[in-house]
Amino acid sequence: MQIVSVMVVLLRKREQHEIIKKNMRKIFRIPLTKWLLLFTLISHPGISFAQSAMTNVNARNRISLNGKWQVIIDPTGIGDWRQVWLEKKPVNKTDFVEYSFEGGPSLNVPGDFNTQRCELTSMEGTVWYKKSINYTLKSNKRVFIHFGAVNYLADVYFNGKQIGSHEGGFTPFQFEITDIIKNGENTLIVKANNQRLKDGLPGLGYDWFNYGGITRDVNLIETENTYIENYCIQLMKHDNEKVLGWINLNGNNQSQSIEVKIPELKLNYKTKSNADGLAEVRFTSKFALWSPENPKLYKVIIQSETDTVVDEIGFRNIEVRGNKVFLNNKPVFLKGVNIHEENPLKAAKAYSEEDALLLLNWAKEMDCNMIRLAHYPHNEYMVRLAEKMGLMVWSELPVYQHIEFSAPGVPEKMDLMMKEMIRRDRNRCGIIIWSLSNETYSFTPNRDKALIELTKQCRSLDSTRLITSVINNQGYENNTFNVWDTLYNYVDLISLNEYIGWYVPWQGKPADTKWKLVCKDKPVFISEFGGEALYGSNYGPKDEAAWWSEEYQEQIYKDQTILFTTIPNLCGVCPWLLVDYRSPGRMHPVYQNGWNRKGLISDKGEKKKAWYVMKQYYEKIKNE
Ligand code: GCB
Repeated sequence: MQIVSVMVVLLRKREQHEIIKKNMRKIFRIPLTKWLLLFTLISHPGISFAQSAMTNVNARNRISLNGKWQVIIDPTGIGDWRQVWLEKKPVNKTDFVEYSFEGGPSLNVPGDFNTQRCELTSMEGTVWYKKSINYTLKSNKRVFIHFGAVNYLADVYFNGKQIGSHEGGFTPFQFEITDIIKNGENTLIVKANNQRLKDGLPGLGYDWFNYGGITRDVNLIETENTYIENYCIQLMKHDNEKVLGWINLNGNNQSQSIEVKIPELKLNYKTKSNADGLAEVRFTSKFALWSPENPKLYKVIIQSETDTVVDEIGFRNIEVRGNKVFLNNKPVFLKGVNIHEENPLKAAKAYSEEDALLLLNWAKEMDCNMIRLAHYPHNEYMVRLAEKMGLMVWSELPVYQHIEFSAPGVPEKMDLMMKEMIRRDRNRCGIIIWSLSNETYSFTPNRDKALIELTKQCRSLDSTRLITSVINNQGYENNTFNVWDTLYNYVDLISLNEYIGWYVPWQGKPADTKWKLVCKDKPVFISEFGGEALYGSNYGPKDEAAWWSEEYQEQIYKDQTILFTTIPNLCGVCPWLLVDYRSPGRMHPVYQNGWNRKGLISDKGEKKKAWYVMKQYYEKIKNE
């Protein structure tokens, strides 16, 4: 009975909310998100959105908060109403409190919640996480809580008070807790909610598993009063010797002397930060340039008067000249493969260096020199290890298929997520491409406006990397591809997904395929192609070709490699994808069973026949 009345109250609240929403819109025509922000701030003074995270978190003075966290599973979302973050505890036997972390289950952090308890397998909703932190206060230190990622919405409470929230499942964020952390026992509570949202990024529908929870590392970080928050130390575009960058201090002692040291090069560059804590970095050196053949990284020490951060940084130049991609002044063919952030052997979200190693070793074995991290920014281990192993990286925003570009707040979310993605990884020379979207549709209202603006913003934040958006709405008639989407005018690479031989039947011989390109002078990258096969599903020489068989997939790959010879300005290809992955929308009970079987490798790690076609194709392509 009580639950019903609570629900009624909540529904009423929702209705009132809807009415307020409508009227606000009518009267003021101000984006709804701004009103909601205002409303939240007025009604909860002290609550804020998360801060963008500091760069290179693993090099900081940190205490890991990974491990077991106590949880309350809250499928109806009633925990908000009960205010579980207050952690009321009955004092007398007659006190009535209808929740408790104590005595309940616990989950591992990092890790998705879906694969840790069977009742959470299909959960799309709220799980409350609690961690006790025993802390000894130190004078003159600032303290932060840093989250690698929480999918999708995170509301964070510290010692009973909400300290902020963050939207987006794949980028880091932090909160400063210097003024609220106490000596002794402290409590951190996170409400993690992975409900898909119409105006979310991604939106309601996507072809991968919606792993929820605190999926990446959590750290408590101590810094000096004024600390090195962020920096950019990369080569200038078109130059193999000049570094042009900046260092940003945060704190009350902004004007400082700063040094950048690269001991191996005997380099000691001195600069000064201005009153806003910003220092320009500009120096020249003879670097051994980073490349897949020689993935050279240098130890770089960034030192202010109050703080020191050490990083490993590589230097390389990536650019488009005419219709080719050049790495360090040499044309390069991108031998790619698509990867989801999932460990197939555990059938769970990937989050560790070991998970990254498993996936990247396979990519190397196939002779790839590049990986496309689909369809969202992957964890930092993946990016750093790829760089060390000599793999160029494509990093992507989850602006996927049916995004509501016209919904209030969506362009702003795209912008913020892009900034968070760039901020974390801008010193990773391995990253050569920012991909801002995948398979959006030109007929979606506001798509062009939103993506053109995002592309401009991205270029203004980082002019050194290539920018792309993937599109799959090209025409294919009479064995002719018509690549017409004018969004390609704004990006550096024409990236296109095509599934000829799988979703779309061949209309002629692969070798006779013709191409019409909207921008004739840009490099073309095949960002997806392929088909599904269940490992071990085979047909003999006399049988008809059968869907889902390894042979059918193999034939698609053979035909595709012929098709590639017809593509003007082809600068690389990227099969969909390295390994089978979980996707609940893949419902064939025999061949799929909740898995997308387009992997070249099965979920058990077995190589399918098409793998060898791709490996052979890549082995023959020699970059100098
Ligand atoms: C696509 C999408 C990718 C899908 C793939 C498929 O075009 O970009 O996310 O999973 O097709 O398997 O159909």
